[in-house]
Parts: sequence; C-alpha cells; structure tokens
Amino acid sequence: MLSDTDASPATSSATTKTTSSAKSPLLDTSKPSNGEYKPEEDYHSSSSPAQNPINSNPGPQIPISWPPNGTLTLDWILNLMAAFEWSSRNLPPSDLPSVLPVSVLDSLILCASKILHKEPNCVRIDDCGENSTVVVVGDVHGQLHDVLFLLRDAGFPSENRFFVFNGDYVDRGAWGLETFLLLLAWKIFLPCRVYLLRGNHESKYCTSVYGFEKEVMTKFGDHGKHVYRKCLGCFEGLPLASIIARHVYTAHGGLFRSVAATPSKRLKGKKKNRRISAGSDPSLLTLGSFDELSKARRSVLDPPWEGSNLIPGDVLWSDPSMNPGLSLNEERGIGLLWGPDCTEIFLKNFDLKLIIRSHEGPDAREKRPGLGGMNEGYTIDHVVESGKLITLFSAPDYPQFQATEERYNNKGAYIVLEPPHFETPVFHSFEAISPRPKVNPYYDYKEVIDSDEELDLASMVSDS
Ligand SMILES: [Mn+2]
Repeated sequence: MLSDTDASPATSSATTKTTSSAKSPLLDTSKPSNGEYKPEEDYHSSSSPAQNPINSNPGPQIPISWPPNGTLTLDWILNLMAAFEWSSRNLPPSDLPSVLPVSVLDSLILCASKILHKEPNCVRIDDCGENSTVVVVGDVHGQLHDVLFLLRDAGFPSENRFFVFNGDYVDRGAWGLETFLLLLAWKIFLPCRVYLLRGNHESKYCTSVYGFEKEVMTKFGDHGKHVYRKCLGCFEGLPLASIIARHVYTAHGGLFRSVAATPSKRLKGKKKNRRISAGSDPSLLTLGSFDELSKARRSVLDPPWEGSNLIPGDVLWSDPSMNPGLSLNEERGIGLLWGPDCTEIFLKNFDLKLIIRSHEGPDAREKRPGLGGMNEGYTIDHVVESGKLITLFSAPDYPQFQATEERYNNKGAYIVLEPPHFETPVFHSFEAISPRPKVNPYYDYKEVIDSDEELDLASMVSDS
C-alpha cells in the first residue's frame, strides 16, 4: 500500500518543486483603502473600500461594471480578483451583488458561454511554442483564496503561459461562484491560452447536493434562480478533455469506453438491443477513441449513466485502479475503473506520453488501498512502458468544511509542462491560505461527508 507518495517508487523520479507556504494576503490591491488588512476580523467591522477618502493604496473599484466596449482587460481582471478577495473577507455573502451586479454577471457568463460552446469536446492545444509553458490545475472546489494564490504563484495566464483547468470549480468550498466567474473572465480575456474543462461537479445533480446551488441562492437572493440557471447553462458548454502538445491528455475523471455498436450474432438485426449493448455490457467494455469522444453529446445538465451517451459520464467520473482491465465504477455508480494495462493501451494507441486527471482528493484516496495518498496534491498512479498516469488535486486543506476534528492538511499542487516536449511534469505543491474567512457552509457537510462516490441515481433525471 502506497500511503506516502514520496515513498512510492513511482514518484521517486518525479521532479518536484515545493513552493513556499501561503500565509500572507495575495494582492496589495485587496486591501481596503484604509490600509488595515485584518483577515481574522468579522466582515461587519471593516468599511467599504469606496467609502474611505484617503486613497493612497486604492482598494478594488466596486461595483464592478462591464466595459463599455465589451472587451476585458488585464486591469479589469486584476480588479475583479481584488474585489472578490476583499468582499470574501469583508462583506456578508448576500452583499455580493453590491460588488458584482447581476447584469455584469450575465454579461460575463454569456460572453464565456459563447466561446465555450464552440469548443470541441477535446480541445487540442498545439500552439505552445519554444517560449511557452503550460500550467495544469486540478480540482479547486470553491477555495477562492487558494486559487488566487495558485495564479500568482504560477504566474498569470499570458501569451506564453497556457492554463488547463481540469474541472470541479464549485461545490464544498464557500466561494464556488467567485472562483468560477473569475476563471470565466480569464477565459474571455485569453480564450486561446486558458482552457476550462468540465468536472463532475459542474452538473445539476452535484451542485444541488454539495452546496453550489445554495451558495448562489444565498448570494443572489431574488436573482439566485436566474444566476444558478445561467451557471448550469455555462457548465453544459465546458469541453470534456484536452490534448496538450500532441502527447499529453487531460480530463477530470479520465478514460472512457467505446460506445460503438458491437452486435453479437444473436442480436444482429435487432436495432434496439444493439443500442443497449453499445458500451453498457460490462463484459464487452473496450476503450473508446478520440473520434468517439468528439461525437459525444456534452450539452447535458447531468452526464447520463445509462443509454447511448455514456462518454461524458466516463470522462468526468472514472477512476484509475491497480487492477487490470476496464470495469464499471460500482462505488460511484457511474463511469469506469481502468487498470495500468488500459493506461498503456490508451497511451500507445494515441501516441500519448502522459495522462493528467484529477477528481480524487485526500478523502477519496483514504479509502483506496494500493493507490497513493493526496498529501502533496498529486500521485503518480500508473507507470507503464509508454508513459505515466497522474492524479492532480489543487485544493489544499480540503474539504473546507469537515465533520471530524482531524483534518487531512493536504497540500494542493499544480503541474508545469515545459518545452520542447511538454511531457515531463514539474510538480508545484502548495499549502492553503490561512486563515480562511469564516463562513457558514452551504450544504450539510456532516451528512454528505465525502460520499460523492455514491450517486443517488434515482434523484437524477437521465436525458440520454
Ligand atoms: Mn470530481
């Protein structure tokens, strides 16, 4: 059992850079203009940044307004970051509309959705050249302050710095909305440098159980339903996977099955039966191709676990296993488990060298003997002839709300891929921002502790 990632033979050869812990405020501009920065304070005790006449170190300009010409600038995004940071520490959640009016939120989501919906299911990032790096990020789960740290630590997205986010922006953490909107702003600003993939939590089912829906209702009150609907529509547009520099595949869950009809002789001619057998008979499971991935219908509120459109559910929900073969992911009730042999076949068939997936935090890994823990924010799960499979998790000190006294105290990590081949991951582990503002959770974390392994299928509406 590999309980310590450093001790596993798979990780010993990895290049690791551990960045310094993140204990200080991130942005000078996040200070209210009176210069007093007291994150430990209750939000009721600080004045609004706009109310202080002495503006030697101006705080964020609020309320945020949509640029008259509709073009976002770096300054606009920096101000958005500062405004979210400031409001998270100084305002009650229900005051967010005084920082970000619903009309601006509408414009942001509309603009990003238009870009996202046009992207293919698997985005191909081929224009990273000799001077470029690609930063890959795993689950962030509404931990805004850690995301702000990550962006500053890795360096902001730019002409020469690509970002691929592997999904799970929302749920569990208390600032899923701010986190998601901030990443949408970066997407709009640099659409060919920032890529936002879908996670299993970017769905109606997960957000109704793990807090995001209630978070939005709390923050936007009368407009909450409208804002939540807009977010769900945007989730449907998020692409499922990426291929970086032709040899690195990333997706939230991972691999996926073939849904091509493989009729047995007995079923020949019976069209209905053939449809059902396509990919759903566990004894006939085989890995899918990128051609099949490209044809999957991703515009669904919840990826279906039955029917013919199974690829989105696989890509978003599957997990690696140390046992060989492809099997149904019984624990989660959706998606697959795949072994090292499948990783090898997938890498070899598609001329890939590396798979970076996310989806499992310290809680999930605690119950998976044989797989590494998430103390450092990543594990190297499979090392095979053609390459490696990595799990990457970017939410440190996760989950934000925990029923037990004892916390995982896990680090988060991001990966930097460097030229010329972009195939050798450089790991950057980081600690959580401390202290986090004290807020109430938006879900019953004592009841659903870490149970997203079990989908309540009966409560989901299949639209396959
Ligand atoms: Mn996940």
